[in-house]
Amino acid sequence: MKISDIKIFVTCPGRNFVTVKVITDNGLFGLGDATLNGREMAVVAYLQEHVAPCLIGKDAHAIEDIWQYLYKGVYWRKGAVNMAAIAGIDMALWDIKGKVAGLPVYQLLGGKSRKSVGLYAHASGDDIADTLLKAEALMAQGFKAIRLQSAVPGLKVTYGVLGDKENYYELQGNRPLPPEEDWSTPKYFNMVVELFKQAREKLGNDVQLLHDVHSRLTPIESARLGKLLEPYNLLFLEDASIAENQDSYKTIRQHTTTPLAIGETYNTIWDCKDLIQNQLIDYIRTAATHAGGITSLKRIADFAGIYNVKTAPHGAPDLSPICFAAHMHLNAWAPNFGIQEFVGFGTQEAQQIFTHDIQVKDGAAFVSDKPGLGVDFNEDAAALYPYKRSYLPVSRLEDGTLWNW
Ligand code: GCO
Ligand code: MG
Repeated sequence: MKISDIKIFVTCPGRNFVTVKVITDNGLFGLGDATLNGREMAVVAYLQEHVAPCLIGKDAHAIEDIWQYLYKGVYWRKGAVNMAAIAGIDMALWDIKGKVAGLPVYQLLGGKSRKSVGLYAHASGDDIADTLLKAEALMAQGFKAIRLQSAVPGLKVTYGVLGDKENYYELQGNRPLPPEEDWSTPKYFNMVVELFKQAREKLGNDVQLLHDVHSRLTPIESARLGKLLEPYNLLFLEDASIAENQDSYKTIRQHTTTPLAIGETYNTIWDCKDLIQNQLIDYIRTAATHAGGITSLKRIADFAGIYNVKTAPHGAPDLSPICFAAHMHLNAWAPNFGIQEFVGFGTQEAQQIFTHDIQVKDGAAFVSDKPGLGVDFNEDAAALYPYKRSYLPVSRLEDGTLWNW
């Protein structure tokens, strides 16, 4: 079974998605997600010009060899563009192997370790009261774990908190240049501790609570936040600080028992090797789309398991349902699965393009039993929504200093 063609699609049903379709000479195809938010066309060009020509004629079953060929073989290892391209191909090849075997991908990974996959939903409000109302609505829908975010009083905009007036979360398709948002750590501290204090008062102690700092704090500030939030018992505090220097998490770890999560921007196991090996984190959030596909996520999960680190894959709206499906198979299998982020399956238009039978009930998701990944891609529907250049915002301190994400 040889690879006979590779097609790349870019579609913007509310936001941009890059989809890889690998076609074989026996008439099968597999799908992968290679979306890199804000840099989508770099991956498209990389796949079309530099990856696809090398793979035509190769054995579509040789997933590991193709992964190594694209990783080691290019000389330029790692990198967001390279690893998203590898991810798109890798997912598509797992999809094909499952279709040939007549088995869902989780069976190829080793079978199910659990009946369903626990999810956490997002409550993001204009103020604390609004966030808690949204959290209550999610609890009423059956969610047992909720990420709480709230606008920071005194800042013009808070990332990821657009209220009900705008499309949920960050806008896409209408940001032809990066918007700029301001940031103030003191103002944030005033809000965030109060948010969790009121959350426990209003929501009780049974619901799991989470929070994403989007890397805005220094390690010692993160240590302080972790300590201040200890009474409110978070499931995890996400992306408290940047960890390019992985050792810096020792500072946070030494000061707080609040569990720590990181990894959604990581491209390889090397980005989190020290964090995991030194047990500086509790959850690793690498995404199949950004960290080299199912093949590398399986490796990261197994490595993390040795050190009591659980998986909590990224599930933001900039990952397509193909990535979500890949995560579902990994989550069903991984013995050290923790929790899956979940923000729905996108706009109505996106749901016409990407179709699947993943069920969500009472805060848990049920993996597809269809052969392969279990997602279909409607090319005609996708063609109705062409690519629109769009960016994530950049963050600046109030004095204009460019700040961390
Ligand atoms: C999350 C992420 C998102 C990212 C987005 C950027 O935890 O869901 O942090 O909020 O900002 O995926 O592309
Ligand atoms: Mg995050």
